[in-house]
Amino acid sequence: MKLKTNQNSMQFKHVLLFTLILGLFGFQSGHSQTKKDSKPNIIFFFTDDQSYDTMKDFGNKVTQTPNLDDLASNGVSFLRHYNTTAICMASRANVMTGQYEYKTGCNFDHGSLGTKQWSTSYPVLLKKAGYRVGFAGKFGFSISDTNGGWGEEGEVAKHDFDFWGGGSHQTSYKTKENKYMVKYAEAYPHSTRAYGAASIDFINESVEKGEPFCMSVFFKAPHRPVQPDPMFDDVYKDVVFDKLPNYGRKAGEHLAKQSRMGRQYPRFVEWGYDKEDTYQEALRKYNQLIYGVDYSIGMVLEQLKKLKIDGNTIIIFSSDNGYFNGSHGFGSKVLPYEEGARTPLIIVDPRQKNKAIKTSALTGNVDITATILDYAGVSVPEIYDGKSIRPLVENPNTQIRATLPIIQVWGPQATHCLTVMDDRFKYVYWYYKDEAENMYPTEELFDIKNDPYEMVNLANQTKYKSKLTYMRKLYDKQLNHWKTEGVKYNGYEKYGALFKRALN
Ligand SMILES: [Ca+2]
Repeated sequence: MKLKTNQNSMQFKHVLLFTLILGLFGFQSGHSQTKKDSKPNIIFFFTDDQSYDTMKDFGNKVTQTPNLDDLASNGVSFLRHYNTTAICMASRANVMTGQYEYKTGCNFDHGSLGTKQWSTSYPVLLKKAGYRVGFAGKFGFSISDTNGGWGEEGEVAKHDFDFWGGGSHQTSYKTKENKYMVKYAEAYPHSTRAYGAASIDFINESVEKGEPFCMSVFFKAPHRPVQPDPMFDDVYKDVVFDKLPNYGRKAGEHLAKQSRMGRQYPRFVEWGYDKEDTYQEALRKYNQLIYGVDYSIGMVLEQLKKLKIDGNTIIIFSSDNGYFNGSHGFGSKVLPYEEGARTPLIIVDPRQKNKAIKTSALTGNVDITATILDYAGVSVPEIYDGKSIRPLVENPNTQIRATLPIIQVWGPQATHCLTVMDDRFKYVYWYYKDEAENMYPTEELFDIKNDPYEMVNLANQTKYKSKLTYMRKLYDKQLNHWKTEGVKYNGYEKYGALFKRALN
C-alpha cells in the first residue's frame, strides 16, 4: 500500500486505522512476507545415498525426475560436487556445521557433535538472524559434549527449530513411526511424501507470519531398506538400466587392495549387483525411491508458486553421499571413488539470470552451509571450512576452491584413507600395511576430467610425476590442517601420524 508523503495527517491516520483493522482480522495486502522481503526464503532438499548418476542432467538416460530436471533447468547443476566424508552421520554433521569431519569429531565409530560446533550451525545462525527454521526427516547425529557419548539423534537439536519433523536413528519409511510426523500418516503413509506435506504446512505458517524461512528436508530415500512408495510401482516397471563403464569386479582390479577390505566389497554379491535380473531389480527400486523424492519436491515447488513466493525462494538440492550400485565391484558408499563420494548438487536462485547451466567447478558438502548463510545475509564464521557457492551460481565459469579433501576413517582400519582433489585430479593415500595380506601403503592418482570412471591409476606413470608431487603437497597441507585444527578426542588425533606419507 503506497502513501504519498504530502498526505495530510488525518488521511494518514484513517489509512493506518484501516490497515490495523485488516491486520487484526488476518487480511493481507497482496502476498505476505512484507516485513523482511529482502531476505530470500531457503529450502534445502537433502537425500540419503543418492549417486550422481540418477538424473538426466547428470548423465542418466532412463531415470525420471521431472521436478529435479525442472530445478536444473532453472538453476545451476554442479558436476563435481563431493561429500567430504561419504557416510550419513559424518556428512550430515559436515553440512550442518560447514566443517570437515576431523573438526566436527562426528561419525559412526567416533562420537557425537559437540555443542560448540552446533552453536555455529546454519539452523542456529539463521534463527538468530530472524529466520523461521524447520526440519523434517533424518537428522542422523546426536549432539553432546561427552566425548564418544551418544544420545538420540535430534533430541538436542529439535529445540533450535520452529518446526521439527525429524526422526531418530535411521528413521522409517512408515510415517506413523515418527512421533513428530504422526498427523501426516493417514494421508501420506510413506514418509517421503509426508516430508513434502509437512514442509508445505511450515511454509504456509511462515508466510502467514510474514517471516522468511529456511526449511531443511532431509529425506531418508533412497537409503535402504528397499521400501519404495507403492504409489510409484509402475514408474520403472519395464525399464532396463545401463551399467556405468566401471561396473563389476574386473573394473576394480587396479584399485588399492585396501579398498576391498570393507563391507562395500561383499555387498556387490550380497545385494545382487552381480546378476543381471537382480541388478535390474535393485536399480528399479533404488530409482523408484528417488522418484518419490522428486514427487515430494514437486509438491513443495507447486505450493511456492501458489503462494507467489517462488521468485524469492532459493532451492538447494543435494545428497549426503553417493552410491556404488556395482561400480568397481562395490555396493554402498564410504569409499572416496566417484560413485561413493560424488552426488548431484543443484542450486536455484530465481533472482539471477543463469538458467540450465552446468559447471565442473569443485564443490563440497561443507560449502552448502556457507552458501545458505550467504543467501540469508549472515556472515560465515571463520571456523568454517566451507566457502559460499553463490559466486559460482552468479558466474559458473569461476572457481571457489583449489582443493577439497575426502576423509574416510570409518569401518575396518584397512579401508581408512585420506583423499585430496584439485580442479581435475584426485589423489588417494592408503596408509594400511599388512605384509601377511600383501598390503602396503598405496597411492592412487586419477585424472577425473579424462577418466571420470577412475579406470587408470596414474600414480606410477612417469608422465604424471610432477602432478603427483603437486597432489602430495596438497595432501600434506590437508593433513597438517587436520593435525593443527582437528579435535583431540573421538579418535581423530591418531591420524596425524597414521596418514603421514610413507611414500616419496
Ligand atoms: Ca547416506
